Amino acid sequence: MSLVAADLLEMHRKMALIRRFEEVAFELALAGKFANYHGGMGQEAIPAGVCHGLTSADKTMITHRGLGVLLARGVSVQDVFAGLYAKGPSPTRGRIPVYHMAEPKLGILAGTSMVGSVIPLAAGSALAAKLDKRKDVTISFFGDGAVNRGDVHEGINLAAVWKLPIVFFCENNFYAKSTPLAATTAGGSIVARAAGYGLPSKVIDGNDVVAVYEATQEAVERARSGAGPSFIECETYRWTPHSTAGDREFARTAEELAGWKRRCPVKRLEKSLLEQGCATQAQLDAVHEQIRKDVAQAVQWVESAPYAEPPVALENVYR
Ligand SMILES: Cc1ncc(C[n+]2csc(CCOP(=O)(O)OP(=O)(O)O)c2C)c(N)n1
Ligand SMILES: [Mg+2]
Repeated sequence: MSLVAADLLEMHRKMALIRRFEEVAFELALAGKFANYHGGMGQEAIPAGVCHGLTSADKTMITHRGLGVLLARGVSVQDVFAGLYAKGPSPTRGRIPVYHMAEPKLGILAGTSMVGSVIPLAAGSALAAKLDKRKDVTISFFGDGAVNRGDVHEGINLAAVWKLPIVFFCENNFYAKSTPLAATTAGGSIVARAAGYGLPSKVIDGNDVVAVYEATQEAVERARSGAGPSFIECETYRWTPHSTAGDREFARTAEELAGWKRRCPVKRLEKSLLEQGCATQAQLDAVHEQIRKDVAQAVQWVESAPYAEPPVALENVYR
């Protein structure tokens, strides 16, 4: 599907929403309102671009840095905040980190905390689709820090051998906590590894929402047609430290961060919307204004929402 103005504006709205959510969530976490937050600020083009064009039957599995995907797939800001605050009305009923929430209606499968462990599970989701002769495709997100884990190799290899309907989507932000990619990854390239599995692959600019959308759609179509998995390496950068739990920046420099901020994915799309005449500055400002109000309202609501009653902790738990 080629993109028209309405698509670009919708992706812009989602990116603006995710950016505002990221700004507010980061500040609230630093203020001690909830335990810890792995901010995705700077990486908003990825959830917006990947999820635009997915059907609600398609599956996404995220990592610890993927709350934008929940928003892009249609989880409300209220629900995501309620999950972070572990409040009673949250989709997780206050029991597990919101990173692990599932919402089957929206195609959101539960994630995991162990880096790389989500990949074999995502391959399992794609295997289920194939065995059931369904047409949905699974998107498996992972970071550059996951690529040297054994379970990543096992999951990708199996998916390639069985031609499963899955897209392996590596968000390469060049660091795993404070460890730069080059210090841990032999061969000098993540994407080069896809050749070892016989998979089509691409490196894309992860701050260009259109490039993210197009690469994902190509891979999704291939998977849906029964031709098997693809591998996308998406280059990007997180604007905030690894988490709000006191992670210090050992390796990343202020100059490097400033360079990536000049490549802001939201501003970049806005520049192109204005140049193409798809929107006026006043229209874009109005989008941001509405989102500021919506996010502020969601925070107000979650602050006064009740915690779950203790017995809820044992609901749906297999013992
Ligand atoms: C197996 C395992 N080792 C270590 C950790 C601690 N840990 C959590 S996130 C993270 C960094 C992951 O880096 P990357 O995959 O590049 O994702 P990013 O944080 O950059 O988005 C680490 C080491 C973990 N959760 N699981
Ligand atoms: Mg990383």
